[in-house]
Formats: sequence, structure tokens, C-alpha cells
Amino acid sequence: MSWNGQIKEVYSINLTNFIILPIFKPLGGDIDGDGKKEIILLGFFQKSTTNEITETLKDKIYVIGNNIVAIDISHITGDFHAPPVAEDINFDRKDEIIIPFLVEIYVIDGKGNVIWNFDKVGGEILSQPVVSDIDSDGKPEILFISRDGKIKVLNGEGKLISEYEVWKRDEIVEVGASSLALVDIDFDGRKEIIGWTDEVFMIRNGVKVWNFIVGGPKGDFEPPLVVNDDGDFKIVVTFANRIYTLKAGKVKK
Ligand SMILES: [Ca+2]
Ligand SMILES: [Ca+2]
Ligand SMILES: [Ca+2]
Ligand SMILES: [Ca+2]
Repeated sequence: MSWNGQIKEVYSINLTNFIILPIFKPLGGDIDGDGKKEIILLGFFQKSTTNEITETLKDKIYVIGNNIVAIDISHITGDFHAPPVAEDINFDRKDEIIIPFLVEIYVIDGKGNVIWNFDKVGGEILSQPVVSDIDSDGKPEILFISRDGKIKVLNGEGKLISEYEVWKRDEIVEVGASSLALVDIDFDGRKEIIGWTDEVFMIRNGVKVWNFIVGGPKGDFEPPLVVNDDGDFKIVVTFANRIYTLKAGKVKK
């Protein structure tokens, strides 16, 4: 394949009265199971003809496939907080949309039906959830960091199956948290969990095995990038004008 040096617009769509929240990047997900991904946007639908956001706003997810479909989620109450994610967590070949609110997670299908919600998050949800099969049993887990300093691990049915401690501090920790990178660094069939708050950390078999203090911002964390350099993993964390590249080191089995 070669690139002919050209780029063309496939389509552009004017979403009248739809306000996309800046922190929510568009998601790709196949929510109708036809094998093609839709573009999923989360935002507010504004009925008013004025530019003011009014009390009549309804929260909607826009799904852009061959045509635009709006999924009304105004029956779900909560404040948008961290970005949503689209993954198939129940093996029906359709991606569900996992929406983290301040203190609750909702999973909805492509019609807006609530599949489950989970509200025992232990304080606000700090990170975009990630979906990954961390124990290689063929079933996906959903992981995020909560204000109580723990990574919550939910199964595909929304049950809390594990909690892993990231920080143990008495004072209220004000920093935010990145979403988590899940990589099997030592090739033992279980994924290690790498993330960062004011420190980069790695959790292996449920226990924090190292941390590296980087300081940095209090919010808007880019997820860590884990690069496999021929089996020699490097972890890249960037913020402001700094890049940290860490070597995970040998992990004893
Ligand atoms: Ca589709
Ligand atoms: Ca599904
Ligand atoms: Ca699993
Ligand atoms: Ca491992």
C-alpha cells in the first residue's frame, strides 16, 4: 500500500443543537453488531434556539453510522465525570457503552437500556474505565481508579470482584488519575496494571510492586503508554513539557 499524498473529507455532519463536552473524545464502537464501528459522541442536546444551555437539556449519546441516531440517556441521573468507553462485555457481539458518572457507573446498550449500574465506587471515579481480560479467563473485567485510592475491578455483570490499593493516605488526595494500561509484562498470563496519579505505579497480582514519583498535573492525565521493545517493556508518561520513560525491570515470578 502506498499513500498518494492526498486526503479527502469522507463526510462532515452538523449536529444542530448538540453540544459535545470537550473532555469526551469521540469513541469508536460497534453497538449494533453489524461489524462496522459507529462513532459515539456524548454530550447535551439543546432544544433552545438560544445559545444558552437551558434546564430542558437532555443528555444524549449520538451514534453516527450510516445515519445519526441519538440515544437519550436522560433517564440516567448523574454528572458526567470521566470519559466513557465502548466494549462488548457480554459476548453478544455488540459493544456496550460504559459511562462513568461522578459516583456511579452505568452500562447501556445501543438503545439506551440500562444493562447494569454499579454505585459502590468508594468516592468519585477518577479515571476512564478500561475493559480488559486481566486474568486471561476469557471474560472481560472493567477497571477504574476511585477517590478512595483503590482500583475497582468489576466483572462483565457489574459485580465487584477485586480491589487493589494504589495509595494509602489519611489526607484527602486531590490528584486525579490516568486510565490504566494493562499489559502482561512478565508473560505469566496475568496482566499487570500500570497507571499514574502523582506517581507512576504498577500492580502485579493485586499488589503494588513499585512506584515512581513524577509530580505533574492534578488532572487531565494522558494514559501511560507501555511499549514492548522486544520483550523489554518501557513505560512512557508525558505531561506539560516533560516525558518520563521508565523501564519496568525484571519482575521475579
Ligand atoms: Ca455497527
Ligand atoms: Ca455486548
Ligand atoms: Ca477475566
Ligand atoms: Ca503478568
